[in-house]
Amino acid sequence: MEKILVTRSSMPELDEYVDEIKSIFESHWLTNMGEKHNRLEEELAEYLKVRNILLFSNGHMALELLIQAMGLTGEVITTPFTFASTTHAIVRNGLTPVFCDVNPEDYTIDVNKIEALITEKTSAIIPVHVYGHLCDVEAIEAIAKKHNLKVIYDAAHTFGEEYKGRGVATFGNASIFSFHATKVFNTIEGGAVCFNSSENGLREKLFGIKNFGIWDEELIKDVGANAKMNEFQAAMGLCNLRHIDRELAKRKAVVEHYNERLSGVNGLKISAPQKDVKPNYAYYPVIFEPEEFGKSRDEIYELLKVNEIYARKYFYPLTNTFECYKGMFDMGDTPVALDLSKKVLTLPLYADLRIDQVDRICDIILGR
Ligand code: T4K
Repeated sequence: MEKILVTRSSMPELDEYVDEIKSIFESHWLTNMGEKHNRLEEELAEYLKVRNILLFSNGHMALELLIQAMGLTGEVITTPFTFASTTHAIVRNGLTPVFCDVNPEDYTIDVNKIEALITEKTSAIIPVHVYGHLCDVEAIEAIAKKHNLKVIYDAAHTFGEEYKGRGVATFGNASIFSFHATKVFNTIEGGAVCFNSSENGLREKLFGIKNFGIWDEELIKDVGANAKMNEFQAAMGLCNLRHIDRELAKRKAVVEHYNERLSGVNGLKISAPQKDVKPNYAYYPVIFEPEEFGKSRDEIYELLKVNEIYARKYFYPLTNTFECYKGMFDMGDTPVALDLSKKVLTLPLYADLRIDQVDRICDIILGR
């Protein structure tokens, strides 16, 4: 039986990568903001339609160090329906996550529930564009303005998306992307902080913090970390970026075939296209309502697994139920997120997934 995993990294042809890394073998310049790193920053700024971009070793460090650089304090409003990284980045900065529920339509932060959670200690909102579903950026901006809060978007899933023709990373004070192997665009491991706003000295501060806080050989201004993207990562990014439009078109075809097979099925909910959003087809989440569909998410997960198909329960468990946070802070009341986490399954999705493979997956789910 052919094994199908939830995703499969996009890669260039070997020759293309070898060509790209030849100059690294000539220069012996391997890391610390080299030529490939700088070229990738320039190319990505253009592709993502954003003014400022800084590359990082991974998406998590981008978020963790962005929070540090922005000097957030006290409480941060966020959602628990996300990957461990979002909440960990807040907690590892010594801040308190305040969990807001998500909305049942697109699973992003419920903007109607944010204001009730704001206290005098709140310094920021960190919403997640989960699965590539865009948050209600306009409502969030209005709330942030009214209460003088910063907004950082976890845009790990949202590479290349646009809203009303604007790059997604232009919203809020700043956004982070993940360029992990499992993402629409990868640099093996990697990530970025992007922003349009003219945050006072943010670029310089981040540039220092990702390199031990070193501003020059004799001036160490911040308690920094090491989160630099190396030249081999950047070379992979330069190659993958050349093929991104073709990759997206292939993902689109896969998503459209899933939609044809799974829409209108009683007890199955698939994601609806969002108005004014240029999507990136990052994930294919399906909600299984056991009563109406006749089978639970967990039953389908197991059924696929015995057929060598490895779908994933992203994002179960919720971060506010994690063992490591027990007794640390108020876990909040997030019933919509809790319900979703028990019913959602993300189906295999990647550019090279064949249509006959999609059919096999759907046949198993639909009991055909
Ligand atoms: N914020 C959000 C909302 C995120 O989802 C993430 C990461 C982050 C922040 C942090 O960004 P990074 O620091 O990771 O850049 C995976 C990814 O490791 C993680 O990047 C991603 N989110 C998360 C949703 O998924 P796992 O633990 O599920 O990965 P793993 O190893 O089980 O891989 C899943 C599948 O991907 C495998 O079954 C096959 C495929 N795969 C995996 C690897 C490692 C490949 O095809 N190639 C590979 O090299 O977390």
